[in-house]
Amino acid sequence: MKALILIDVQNDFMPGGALAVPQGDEIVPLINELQEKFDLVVATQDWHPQGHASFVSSHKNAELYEVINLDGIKQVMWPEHCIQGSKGAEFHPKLNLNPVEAIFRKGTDPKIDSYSGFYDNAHLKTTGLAGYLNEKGVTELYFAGLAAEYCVYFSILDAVKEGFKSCLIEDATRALSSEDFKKAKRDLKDKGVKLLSSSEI
Ligand code: VGL
Ligand code: ZN
Repeated sequence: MKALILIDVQNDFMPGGALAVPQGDEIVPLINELQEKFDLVVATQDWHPQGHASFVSSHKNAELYEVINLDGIKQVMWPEHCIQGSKGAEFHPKLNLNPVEAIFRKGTDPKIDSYSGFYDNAHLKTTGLAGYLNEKGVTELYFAGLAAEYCVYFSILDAVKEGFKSCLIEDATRALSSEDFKKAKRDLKDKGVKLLSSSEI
């Protein structure tokens, strides 16, 4: 069983959004075409309460994009984004949600961030995604979405740890920084993740 995992295809990560990923919107038509090639499609949704600990506005002396120590883990100071119930937290209006069987929300705990669709950044709480996929009999995961070197990358790391055969669809993701994405891709390859193009699916 093969599943397509759509990471955070939300307005705030699109050009013009609060945490815009350059050319993030270009992946939407491609994702819509890809969906029918899979047995199962699930999506994650970054879904923060107001005042979330990952927001620079929640800290007195922090600067935007600075890395702080938050309860013992590194935390980038992000602009406010994907606030529960906001337009920015909604999926891109052109994303076809009909084939999406389940949506896993993350980043809902005000005190801790969650890049991965599987666990929070301290790996303490599960979203239930791994259990869901296992119950569905899924063995192979194909990842697409935003942002490549954050939520896509950390989701794939957890997928590998959970024992899923994992692939990244390179043309169905976009990065905040191409340098950081290069590093992330090298690490994924080292961990046995297959990087492929949508034309190979
Ligand atoms: C993301 C930063 C903060 C992502 C989410 O979806 O990659 N990045 N929250
Ligand atoms: Zn976030």
